[in-house]
Amino acid sequence: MPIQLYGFWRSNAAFRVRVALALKKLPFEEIEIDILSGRQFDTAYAEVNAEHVVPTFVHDGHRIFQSLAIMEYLDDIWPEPRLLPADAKERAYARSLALVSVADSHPFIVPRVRKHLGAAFGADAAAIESWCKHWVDEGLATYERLLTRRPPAPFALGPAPTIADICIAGQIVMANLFELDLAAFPAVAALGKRCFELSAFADAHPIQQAGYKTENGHH
Ligand SMILES: N[C@@H](CCC(=O)N[C@@H](CS)C(=O)NCC(=O)O)C(=O)O
Repeated sequence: MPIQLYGFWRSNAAFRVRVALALKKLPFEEIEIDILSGRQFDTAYAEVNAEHVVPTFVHDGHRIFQSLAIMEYLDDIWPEPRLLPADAKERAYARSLALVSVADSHPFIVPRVRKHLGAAFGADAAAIESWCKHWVDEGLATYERLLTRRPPAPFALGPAPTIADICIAGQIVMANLFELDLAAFPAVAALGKRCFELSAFADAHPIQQAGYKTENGHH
């Protein structure tokens, strides 16, 4: 049974899974759920994902949600190339780096949060944009401090990309979409350059997805 990924061109969490699948050279079918139009709440998708978010990964008729859980599952089933180091301390550090974006920055800027800022607190588009830029910037600043403390060699954990690099690259994708300057974050920018030189990262970028191209064709 082919691998399926319910995702969306702009979804940062789906970006992470697309990179992981590409690094492992696993072909998959992506099913678009337009989260900007509220399709995550449709009955059919609500049955697939009780959290009403993307991504959802389907393998062997089994569904997995949460990008970090999906990436760890990929590593369990298809161990090469490893996305998590074998050593316990290094694994913990890889997960810690990943969670800076996954748990502590990205959740502030997702559509449901942006919508709630407007609906519950009357925030206008400019205020919501400023909120998002703030939290993306905070994540970048944390990564800059971490990468300065332990410089990439050449990736965050060593010679090959791991979940840490995938999530740091995702943070850069957020910066790209909000047109934030990376000049203040040279270590992050250098790691990002290294990552996006790899097609697994470059091809997974939102601007390379069919949905982005269609959307921008409309403007
Ligand atoms: N922590 C989750 C994030 C899931 C999530 O919030 N996904 C966003 C897109 S990146 C979404 O579907 N949002 C829908 C909404 O906010 O209504 C993961 O890493 O998979």
